[in-house]
Amino acid sequence: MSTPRSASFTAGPDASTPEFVAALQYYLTLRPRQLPSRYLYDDLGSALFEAICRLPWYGITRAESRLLDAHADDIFARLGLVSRIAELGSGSGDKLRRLLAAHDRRSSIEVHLIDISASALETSTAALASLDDVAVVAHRARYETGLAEALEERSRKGRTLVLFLGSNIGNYDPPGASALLRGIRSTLDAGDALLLGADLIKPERDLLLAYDDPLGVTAAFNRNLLVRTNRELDATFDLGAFAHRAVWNAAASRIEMHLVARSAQRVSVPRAGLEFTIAAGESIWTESSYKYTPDRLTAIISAAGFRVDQQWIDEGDQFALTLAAAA
Ligand code: AVI
Repeated sequence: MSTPRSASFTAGPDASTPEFVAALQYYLTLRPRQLPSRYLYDDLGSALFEAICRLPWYGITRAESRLLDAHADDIFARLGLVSRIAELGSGSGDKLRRLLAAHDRRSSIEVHLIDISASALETSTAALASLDDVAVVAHRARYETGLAEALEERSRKGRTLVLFLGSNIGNYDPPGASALLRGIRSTLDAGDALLLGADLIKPERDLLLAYDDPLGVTAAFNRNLLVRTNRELDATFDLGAFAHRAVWNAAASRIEMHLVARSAQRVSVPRAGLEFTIAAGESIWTESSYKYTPDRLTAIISAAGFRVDQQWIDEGDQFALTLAAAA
């Protein structure tokens, strides 16, 4: 059966400036000061993240690609007829393309890409739109909103599969991760499925190299948050005055990224009405990347109302792909 190829964009917020302003007003005045990691992904930040994924020290993307290539057939065999896939944080679209290579297309499939980055959506839509019998719909939205839009039409033949890959779950704190999984479950019907990719705890040395790479790409990715703030909100962050730092917090099972002030400095963010002094050595905490054990993943997925069907582990890079059905 053949359906026309299609690629369409649903309307999403164009400039997120009021939200960005509100976030800065809140997070930059906390102690320790923070900037939420979702703002790392403007156009340049998204491109830098794509570069990170190719670094020899950052194994997440390669490990997940290996697992998808090796087990995509098995994933579809376990699920039966899948008529809709929704990917949260679709990035370049490469992972979905790998998965779709194993879809038999005896029936057409609708693919929903959900991302806050316009450039990531353009890239992923272009990567998938040329596939036969795949209808692509892009949603420029936060995950919850985009998923609700994607799954609006409920009565359909075949299952819905939600993809949450790339260890994006790691950027949520544990209560946030559990709430997000419960939220995903609440949008699904029994028998629909979730495929979750998550990075596992590994030796500290490997984690630090992955988040503080010798080429300085991750440092640029982190500092770009200040570049973006200077550009969009006329802020006065002195880029050279901030050092990138990655720390493994073993007690919390997370890598933290910080921007540490090399010297005391006055910063103003006029469009957010902020003016403050950062002390020498003070840091702005920009990201947490939680790492899991396979058992912990099974526990949080199950607690959200799924039944874990299979878990595949990449032993080389210590990464897990977990397939679970909405119970
Ligand atoms: C998108 N996310 C899963 C990445 C991570 O590993 O936490 C973002 C990243 N931060 C630094 N390097 C990559």
